[in-house]
Amino acid sequence: MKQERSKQAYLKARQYIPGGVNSPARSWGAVGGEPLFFRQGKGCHIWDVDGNGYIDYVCSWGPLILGHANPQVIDAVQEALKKGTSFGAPTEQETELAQLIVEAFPSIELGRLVNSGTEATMSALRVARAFTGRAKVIKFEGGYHGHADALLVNVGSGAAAHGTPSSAGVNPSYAQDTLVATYNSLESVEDLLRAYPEDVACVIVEPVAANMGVVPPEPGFLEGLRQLTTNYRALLIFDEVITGFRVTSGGAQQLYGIDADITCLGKVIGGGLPIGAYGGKKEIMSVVSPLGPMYQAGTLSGNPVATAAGIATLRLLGQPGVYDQLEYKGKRLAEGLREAFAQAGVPVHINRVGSILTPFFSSQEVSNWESASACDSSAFARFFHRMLQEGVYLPPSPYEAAFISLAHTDDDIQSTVEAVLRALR
Ligand code: KE4
Repeated sequence: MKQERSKQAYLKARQYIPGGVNSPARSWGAVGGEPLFFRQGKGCHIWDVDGNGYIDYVCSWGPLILGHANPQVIDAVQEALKKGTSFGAPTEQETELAQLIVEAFPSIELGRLVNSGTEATMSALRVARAFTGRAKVIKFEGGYHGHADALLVNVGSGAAAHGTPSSAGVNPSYAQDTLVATYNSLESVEDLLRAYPEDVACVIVEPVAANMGVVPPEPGFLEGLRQLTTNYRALLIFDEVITGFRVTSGGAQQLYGIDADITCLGKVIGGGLPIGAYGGKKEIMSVVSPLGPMYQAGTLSGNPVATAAGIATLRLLGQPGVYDQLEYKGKRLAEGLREAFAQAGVPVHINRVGSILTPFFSSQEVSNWESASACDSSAFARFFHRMLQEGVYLPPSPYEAAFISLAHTDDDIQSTVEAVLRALR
């Protein structure tokens, strides 16, 4: 496989950008080798700068649930661009996108648009602290909520892949108010709440963990978090940046029937353009400026181009049967992968929720960070590179989710399964 142009591009990028990438998750730190540079995507296919084509299961880490360059999304963006890119003043499109979000999430009565998932979770923490007057937050080991200081403690995703689950440069005084529990362990959460019964502002959780690889909530876990946070008068924050409009239109809240106090969104709601959102009941969101004393702002928040892409995406996702299709595609891929790994005699455990999944190179169940991080990451790395040779681009880390889009056809999924069989020979 020719990779000369990628190598040249990487060499040049490292002259100007730290590590040659604008996000460590793209650096292939967890799988080794040099990251490919890409130049085009269409549907579920992407091409690198050397012209090699791949079936894409990164899909920009989740936003491209419709696939690359969806014609309706592109048209909507082009129409918006003709009228200008930003006003720094309210537009009706922001209201339309906020309305689509409120209509999909019963727990959200007011929502604020921002420019990234990080901004959404950072702001959600600030709302929780402003609303409760409390300082401490509880997160989960292996949970990733973007790179806000208070949340860069025992994280998953790219930080875990690079062995820096707690980042340098985070002021210890920030980190001391961040308490870390174990995913799927209500006992670990209750222990912390008992230790700080009046100090915990919120529990922030990925309702389906996807940054230690995909780890579904065990039965009763989310219900238990809901009960515990209510009992201790802490807010429950669902970080649905990945799961929102992904696992169903109403996210994990709809799937598991739990109402969060604050919900964070991103990725899909921007259709591939920079976006994030946080929202909740009026009573809680009334602390947010200009209604209340909690300040949060943003030059390009809710800009007409990102909202055009988001509105077009959510409208298409609102068509009948879309989530049945995503479930079908996810199920078909997972079953095909299980058969292929079993046929090859390779112990792999696949966790899936809807159209996100992760193959864990382990014969054990994976239910938290400890079991996820115990998997054979070297085997994953070898598999990643073999699949690349076979024309399939997987997330370059064992601690990420593979994303399936509406653009992945039965043939693409069958080709992926056949590629696995060749890759495991
Ligand atoms: P952004 O700031 O990257 O838009 O969103 C942060 C974030 C928040 N919450 C969850 C559950 C997330 O998964 C993310 C970001 N996801 C990573 C991949 N797991 C984005 C990839 C990257 O960091 O480059």
